[in-house]
Amino acid sequence: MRFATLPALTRHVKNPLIQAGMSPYPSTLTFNAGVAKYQGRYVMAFRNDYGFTQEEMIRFRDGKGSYPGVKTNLGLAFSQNGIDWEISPKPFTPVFPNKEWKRAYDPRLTVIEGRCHICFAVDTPHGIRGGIAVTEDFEKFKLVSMSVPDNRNMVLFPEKIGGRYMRLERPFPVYGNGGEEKFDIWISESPDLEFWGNHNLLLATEQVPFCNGKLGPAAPPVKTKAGWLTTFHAVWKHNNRQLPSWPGRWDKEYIAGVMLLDLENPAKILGLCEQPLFAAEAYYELEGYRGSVVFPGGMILEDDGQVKIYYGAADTVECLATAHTDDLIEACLRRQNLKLMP
Ligand code: BMA
Repeated sequence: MRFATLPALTRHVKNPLIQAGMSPYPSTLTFNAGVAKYQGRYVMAFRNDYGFTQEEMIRFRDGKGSYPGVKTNLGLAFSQNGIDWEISPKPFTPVFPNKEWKRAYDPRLTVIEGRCHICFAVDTPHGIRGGIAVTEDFEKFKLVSMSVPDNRNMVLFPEKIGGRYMRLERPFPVYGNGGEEKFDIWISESPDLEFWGNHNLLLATEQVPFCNGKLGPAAPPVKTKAGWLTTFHAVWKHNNRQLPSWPGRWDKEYIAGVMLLDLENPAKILGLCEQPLFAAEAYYELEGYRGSVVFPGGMILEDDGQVKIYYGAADTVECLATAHTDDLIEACLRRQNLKLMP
């Protein structure tokens, strides 16, 4: 099975924008970034995996060496045009309140009321948690909220809706699903960004034709006249076919999708594009630490109605694609045959 890319989407000629070797600190994989326009420039927080080499991982895969281990921190980069980036001298960590926190990764950025909010996943020995922190200078971070495990891929809407902050999230109910990795996208709300409630199922795996595994929110939603435009990732498990991967044993293709949510009630899907927004096609998406992975984490709406979509490719590099919101909205609303949830 091969998945096509929506004709409205263009991969940037300068891809990959960020890759190992560009940062002044140890770095092997630079990917899954969150991006925002903040204080007159673009800011990117990316996941930085280090402490091993490609060769060491391949030797491990081929049974010729031991597992080298993976360390993770977050890198920061700034840009005037969203294309050419300057990486900050030091990596950063949002806030690590106690020893349970092993690492924070897959950041998403949303500017709310003039302050930059960062959502991230945290690995702990007792489960994976979703965190929210806030910063104004990318040096000092204040922890705002932590979810119970297992939850990740949290993204915040950029403004209050009906008097409440809103977020998309992806809990992983393994026991409830009989051990199957069929994880859905949920939506919840908060009076203060700290306490979250009124959780509702937003998009279930069986509603997405190009998903036979799990789903997750991708970049934070952007506001258009037609609704909240938002991306998500969907997993297609190839089961009997191995995909290229440095450490090996990899059969999950990560595909990007797009949907449109109601402006006043984002728990309501107005339209979902039935075909992928894009799937791995370029060499930097097909081959890498985990091949056939595209993982959007940032979407910036420009004045001309274009969006810049930032995505991790093959869990190895950070890339950019562009599209016009009119085309994406049209694709979401075309041929609606969305399976209704009970
Ligand atoms: C998910 C997360 C992402 C990663 C993806 C593909 O479960 O760990 O960080 O990009 O798998 O490996």
